Amino acid sequence: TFDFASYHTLEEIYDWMDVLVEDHPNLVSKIQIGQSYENRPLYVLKFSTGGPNRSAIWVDAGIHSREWITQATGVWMANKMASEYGQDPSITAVLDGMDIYLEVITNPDGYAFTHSSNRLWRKTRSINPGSRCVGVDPNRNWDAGFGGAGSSSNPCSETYHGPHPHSEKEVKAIVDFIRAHGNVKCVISIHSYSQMLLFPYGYRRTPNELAKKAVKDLAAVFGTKYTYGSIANTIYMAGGTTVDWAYDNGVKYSFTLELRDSGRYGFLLPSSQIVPTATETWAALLDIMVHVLEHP
Ligand code: 0X9
Ligand code: ZN
Repeated sequence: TFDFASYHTLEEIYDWMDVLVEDHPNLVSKIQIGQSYENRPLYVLKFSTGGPNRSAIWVDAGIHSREWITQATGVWMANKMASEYGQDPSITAVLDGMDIYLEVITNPDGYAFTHSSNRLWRKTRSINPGSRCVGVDPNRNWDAGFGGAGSSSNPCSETYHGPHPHSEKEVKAIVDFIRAHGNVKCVISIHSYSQMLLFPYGYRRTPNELAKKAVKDLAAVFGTKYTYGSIANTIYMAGGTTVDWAYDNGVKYSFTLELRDSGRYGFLLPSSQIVPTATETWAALLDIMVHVLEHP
């Protein structure tokens, strides 16, 4: 059986998805929303108890491939939702009213490359014409403040924004999916590291109360301290990010999570921390989901 306390390859995670769907056919299905630059399938797990085009929550992990705790947390949370539906009252209420879409490996080419060649690869693997440097930062590639502060026009930079907005197939697939769906109320984009819950700067009513509750409930699990606030005030300016695009495109609740740790291990978080990280993150995520359900 699948070991949730270890890091896994792309193939192992993709195989596990089929097992999850097989074990929970009335709740979980697997959708392919596109293909990566290197032609790997882009898979999204859909959690739904029925109803046509219900309002939805979108969660993505691993858009930065080296942030291995995020894909591992995504796997754990998928299993949690599947096994706790009908048991835990909060997730049951959420799934009785809304659909959840979870993209566990949002940058599969990068993820494969972190296993084969360079554990610290962040970007996509698209070839940049005229440059010997590979890849675009998929969290600078969205059509919201594209090319602005905190992004680079140099293909060799770790924050290269790409030739034009949505140039990356991995980003465009999500844009097309969310637009076509038309009823996504919440986007949660999971990164690591630095233990933060962030929302876009432009929020008209800041979700401070919700963020405060989410980090408090997260800390109640193992004492892990998170900060929260608007992105520009809490971390740094960054043009072209997922959550700014989502907010600009009518998604009322749009958050970035930066998971463990605060720098001791950084991207190389020991696998012994996967289950604790996922468990505490789940507390925050559930707060957000319940809030979205109750205040659509
Ligand atoms: O720089 C990023 O993309 C994120 N940090 S990371 O270490 N995971 O790369 C922070 C992004 C903050 N979120 C937004 N500006 N939307
Ligand atoms: Zn990241």
